[in-house]
Amino acid sequence: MNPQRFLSPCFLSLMLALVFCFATGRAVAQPGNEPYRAVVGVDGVQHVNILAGDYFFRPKHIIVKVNMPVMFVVRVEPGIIPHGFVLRAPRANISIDENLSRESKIFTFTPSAPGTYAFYCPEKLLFLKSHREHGMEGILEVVE
Ligand SMILES: [Cu+2]
Repeated sequence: MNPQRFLSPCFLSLMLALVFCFATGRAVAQPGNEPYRAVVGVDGVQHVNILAGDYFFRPKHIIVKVNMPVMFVVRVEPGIIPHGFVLRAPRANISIDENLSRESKIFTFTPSAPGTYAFYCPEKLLFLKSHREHGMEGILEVVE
């Protein structure tokens, strides 16, 4: 039997399975893109847990109330690619620019102005696309 005739349908179905998994993974990942409204704890702080990885932040759309303390706890998925977290919104009195590490990083701030502010990973390797261009960005929406 010609191995080519046996291998190619196998190879094709494997490729199809991979494409299918990729497509379904994408579809399943979509609900994570829904806006996340921060929960106010008994301490009066708006707590938000953020997961970072190659190349995403989850949740990627966060809604918080203005003039109320916010605490971001940013955790990174295990991996070898370094990531960072930048959120610069001088108008709202927010300035964060830190590397992320294995341990969770905690960022606290009190947004002083409503608006929509971008956060992102600033990492970029040589001539490759930046992590932000790969989709590693999100939105902080500060509301009244
Ligand atoms: Cu990154």
